[in-house]
Amino acid sequence: MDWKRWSGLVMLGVAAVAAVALVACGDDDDDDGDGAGTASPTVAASPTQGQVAKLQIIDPRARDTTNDVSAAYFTVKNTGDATDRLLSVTADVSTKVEVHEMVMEGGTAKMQAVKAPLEIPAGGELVLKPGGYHIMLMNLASPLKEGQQVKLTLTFEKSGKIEVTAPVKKIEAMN
Ligand SMILES: [Cu+2]
Repeated sequence: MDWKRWSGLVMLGVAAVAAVALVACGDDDDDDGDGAGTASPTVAASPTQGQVAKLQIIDPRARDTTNDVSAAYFTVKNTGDATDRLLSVTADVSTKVEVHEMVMEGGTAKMQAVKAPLEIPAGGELVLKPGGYHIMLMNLASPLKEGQQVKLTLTFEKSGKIEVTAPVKKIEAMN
């Protein structure tokens, strides 16, 4: 007798579970049809702000004198976008130069060396004139006379050294 080996045919009803992944676009909020509110690609890269001082020295002049002390004046105009500062001044006719200011002391105007460097604000100006800020020229080798010229070297924090020639004028022609 044949062993009939019945292979148990196991019908595996495999229920193929088609896992249909439905990708739900729950974050779809794309409704900006006009593009308003998004970054405009036309914005140009802005130049570095607050870095450049562009100085112009206007009307440099020195006062005539009969002794060994005189004063020089000028206006510094800053058309840049950064504040600059006047750090020091030298002159070819003087071995001692100071930046002075006028102050009231007990009802009397007196002058003194400024304590901090004078500032030239961006877009602004610094004015040195009789009765206000001035460059004190001391230890003059000889009195300054009208028609003479004084070479001043101004040193600024950002702009570096700027040389100007200041004609000597009578005090009456200063203002
Ligand atoms: Cu002075």
